[in-house]
Amino acid sequence: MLSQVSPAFQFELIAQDGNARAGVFHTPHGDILTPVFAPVGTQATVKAVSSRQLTELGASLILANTYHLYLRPGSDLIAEFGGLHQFMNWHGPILTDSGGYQVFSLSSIRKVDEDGVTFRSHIDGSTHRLTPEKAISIQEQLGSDIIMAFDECPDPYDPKYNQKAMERTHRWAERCLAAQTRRDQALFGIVQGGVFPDLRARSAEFISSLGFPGHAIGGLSVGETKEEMHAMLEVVTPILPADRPRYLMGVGSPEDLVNGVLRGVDIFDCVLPTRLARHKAALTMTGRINLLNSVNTRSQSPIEEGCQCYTCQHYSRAYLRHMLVAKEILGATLISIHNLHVLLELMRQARQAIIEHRYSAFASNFLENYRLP
Ligand code: PRF
Ligand code: ZN
Repeated sequence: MLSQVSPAFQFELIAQDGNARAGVFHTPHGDILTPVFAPVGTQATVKAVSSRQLTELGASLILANTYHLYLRPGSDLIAEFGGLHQFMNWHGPILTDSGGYQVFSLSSIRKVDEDGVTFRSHIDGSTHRLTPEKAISIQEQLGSDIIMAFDECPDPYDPKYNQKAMERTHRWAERCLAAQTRRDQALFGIVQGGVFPDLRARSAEFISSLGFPGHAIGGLSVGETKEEMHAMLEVVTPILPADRPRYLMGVGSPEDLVNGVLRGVDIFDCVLPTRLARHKAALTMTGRINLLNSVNTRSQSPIEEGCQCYTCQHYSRAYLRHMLVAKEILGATLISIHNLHVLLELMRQARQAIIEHRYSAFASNFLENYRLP
């Protein structure tokens, strides 16, 4: 039986077009209009972008990481400030990841057992332990609006290990629910299962049965093909309850977002727009461009004609290229603003298309015109 979802976290479905959904997810720090892209602020900062700039971009939800903030500056320190919202001066909704994924991708030497994971910090080599209970308690100290269950994200192609890790992730999900003490945070369960349809279906069924107010799909965009990712989404989303938000973790590129929405996903996050910006690449509605390219040396055009972002309204490609060549840090800020605008605007347009019941045409048109990198 599904537990009652707190009224603070109601998810209203506004429109549905095929499997694509437009909704409003209410949180204690404001409404999230879905589908939505969440900029990533791993260390309590969306790199090179201030919270005022995020607000001007129309960002509603941002993501931060338990793993990083627990190691530095420490969740107890953040709690002294009244939580992450106060500490980082972002007063909109915040989602924190549980740390499981980051332990596996960032720390050296880790040992997983039934109870949790022991690992060494990527910062100073010190030894730490995360368990489902600890991951919840840290996220309660951080005070984010959406907190994530503690999971394990294995190599997607190892069938034996995926079954073992998935079953453990299920036991950890139950422990996370039991460990939760705050009622002003929505705890999302995470579906795993690699590229195996039978495991994915079992995981979606089990996680759905626990009564979480929202569900995440983990273990994708970790080396599998796009076809495999789409196939797993097609197995999982029909099983997840329609009245709760669905979050595809760590995804992705513009084409991944359009394809995810088409298969019933509501929430995405990815470092791509801000990471590409720091590596001198801009996203546009039709593909990626390298701003260092010499064709931009004297270009008076904006990154993208018609783009309504602050950067395109005020700066030329030539100026941005100059920032990059001269290694001026404003370049990272201005390009991040544009790249974030592209994904936020893409989701706003997708939402409008769903409401107007033309999402399938919107998606095919976008995908036809988008040059893949
Ligand atoms: N689990 C968690 N966080 C994640 C992932 C996961 O599987 C992924 C995979 N794309 C990104 N972030 N907890
Ligand atoms: Zn722009």
